[in-house]
Amino acid sequence: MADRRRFLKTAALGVTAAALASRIAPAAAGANTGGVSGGRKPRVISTWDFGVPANLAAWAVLAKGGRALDAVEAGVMIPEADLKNHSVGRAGYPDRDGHVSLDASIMDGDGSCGAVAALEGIAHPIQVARRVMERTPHVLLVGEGAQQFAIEQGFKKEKLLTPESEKAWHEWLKTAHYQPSANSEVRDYGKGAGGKDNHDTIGMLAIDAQGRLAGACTTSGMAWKLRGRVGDSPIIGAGLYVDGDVGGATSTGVGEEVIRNAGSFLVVELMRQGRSPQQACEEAVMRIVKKRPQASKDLQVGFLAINREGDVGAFAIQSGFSYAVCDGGKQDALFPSKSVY
Ligand code: SD4
Repeated sequence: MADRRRFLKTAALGVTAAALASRIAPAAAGANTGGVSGGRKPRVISTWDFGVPANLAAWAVLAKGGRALDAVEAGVMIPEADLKNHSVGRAGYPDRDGHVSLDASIMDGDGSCGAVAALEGIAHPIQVARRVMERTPHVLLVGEGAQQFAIEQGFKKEKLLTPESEKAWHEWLKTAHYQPSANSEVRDYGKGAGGKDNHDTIGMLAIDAQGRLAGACTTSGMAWKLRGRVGDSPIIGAGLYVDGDVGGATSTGVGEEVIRNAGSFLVVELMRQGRSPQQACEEAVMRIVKKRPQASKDLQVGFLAINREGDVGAFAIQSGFSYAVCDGGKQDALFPSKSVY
């Protein structure tokens, strides 16, 4: 309760704490009251509706007693390969110059991690991120160097820009107006040239039967971004953070806001201090909203978290964020996240 009060107190938004509280409480549709309590192991969770099939691929690893790290890598490769998904992997929308440029990170509960940013021409950046983690002394490779490393590791260089993405890019060029809009990943899923403002990401967290935690995050970033722009997803501590003693967190939405607040690290540190995953996600979102009250009225950021007991939390600025939960009880659960607005 004290945490809840502190959380509301920080909500200096130009609305009163009471008004904000009334927004927070009923914001989620359906039966979800915020997070999933009743920890379970093994369990895998991920962002957005397309997390459901991704979770199933991760579950194939976890259900056999496999390792959380292998599960999250296998899981996020599903949306990376999905030609209907214009926010992750090969069918991702390009930057404003027409280059598909991918960001990804992976982290194990023991602190091992690897990432790639602004990687072009390689369809599964999460696999390259894992190679960075396991086969180099580094954490993050970017751009041409990341591609060179991938090719040296045996990955095939290919053209990623699909005809649909190219058409959408030509549409966007007619106005060339960069204005990310909330929840476009759901709206634009499966569309050809329809998605003008698409941005989003799969972030996945898993705890395996032995209680080991791991996470992965992969995205094509903000559609129509400046060439060379890197979002939060490949930045350890921003788009993804895992500490096997505490839990893990991942984010989706406008990456600049997440980087500014070291968002996923913040969520994990709040859990370390005793917050539940749900409380930690709420407090991290409110940190962003408090710092940027005006901008936050339009932009979307969502956090998803799991603790070492397997309890789950999620919270977003805007309504419309969803998250998928898969465990021995149900493999295709999808929940609406609670939100500020
Ligand atoms: C980013 N958060 O690049 C990532 C992916 C994204 O909405 O666009 N999410 O900012």
